[in-house]
Amino acid sequence: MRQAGRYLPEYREIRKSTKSFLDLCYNPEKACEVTLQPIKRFGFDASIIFSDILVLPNIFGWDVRFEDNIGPILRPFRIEEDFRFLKELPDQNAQQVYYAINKVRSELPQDVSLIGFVGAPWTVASYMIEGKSSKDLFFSRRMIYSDPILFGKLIDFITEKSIFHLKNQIKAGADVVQIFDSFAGFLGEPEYSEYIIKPTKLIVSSLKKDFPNIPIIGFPKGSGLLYEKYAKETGIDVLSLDWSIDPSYAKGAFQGKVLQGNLDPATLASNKETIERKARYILEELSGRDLIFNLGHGVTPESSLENVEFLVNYVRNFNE
Ligand code: 1CP
Repeated sequence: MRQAGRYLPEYREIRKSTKSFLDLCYNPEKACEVTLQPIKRFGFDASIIFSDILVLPNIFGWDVRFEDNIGPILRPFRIEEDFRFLKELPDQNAQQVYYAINKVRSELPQDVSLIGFVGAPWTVASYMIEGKSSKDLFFSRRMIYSDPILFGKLIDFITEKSIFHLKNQIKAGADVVQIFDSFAGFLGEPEYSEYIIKPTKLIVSSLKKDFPNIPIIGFPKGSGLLYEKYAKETGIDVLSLDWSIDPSYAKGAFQGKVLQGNLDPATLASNKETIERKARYILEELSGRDLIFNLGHGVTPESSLENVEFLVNYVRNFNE
């Protein structure tokens, strides 16, 4: 999950030194430093490259910016003619991301894995269509129904570029990759199969052909009952669970998958008793499974450093 960011004073310090969030993503030295910050402070077992899911559309020509206190603002993709703004080849900023990965890999201890990532095609397409963060993804859902040909073309474009971007991240040194489908919970069947499972399966099979030993983590946030289908059909190796999935159910489901998750990030802005109780429940229920203990979504700016440290110590010292 997202582990760098504003809850870290050392992140806020570096962030001040760049004009924009994207400038930070495209500066290999600074991106590398920010990636390593949570590892140095907390000693996590894995590191995730400091970038963003909206870097991919941006390096293929799409207008993306991040406004402080607002979030991402993009050119809204609504009609066929909008394809003219998308390029077949990435701009130079792509190379900066790969340099950053290469640099992080060379500076990380051997036993700390480096995770590369993309947003899943559905989630990236919805940011492009909405043009900003949205509560209901209305324009994206409407395009599926009113112009499925255009919507399908956009999904195909993003899928192909995601494969490109992930392969390059692996070549640059990523040991593991994660596909963030933060908005998976907004679709039901049959759209879920068509626009979430199908493109994810294509990404997974393309990566497996070239890099059979690189584990792939899927995070279809909010999928509820459709988590089962996602786990069975996409081919991912690790299933990342949001906090709505009860560990007592997860322990008997998703056979053959490594599980990741799923503490509610809001607990990190509460108290130690709650963190301990909720973390213990996850660890006890999933003790018979291969588990990557993690949050059920990204760390929020409200999290306290003391609570994060408490959680890390608790999990490290947990005895089954
Ligand atoms: O300075 C800041 O406050 C910027 C905050 C921030 C950070 C730290 C953004 C803006 N992106 C990131 C980095 C980021 N984003 C990482 C890097 C790893 C790390 O931090 O350790 C990763 C993996 C992401 C992925 C990402 N970005 C997702 C998928 C995961 C998730 O959280 O659901 C999504 C949806 C985004 C979009 C995004 N990036 C940033 C914002 C404010 C948003 C919008 C969120 C929204 O729509 O509510």
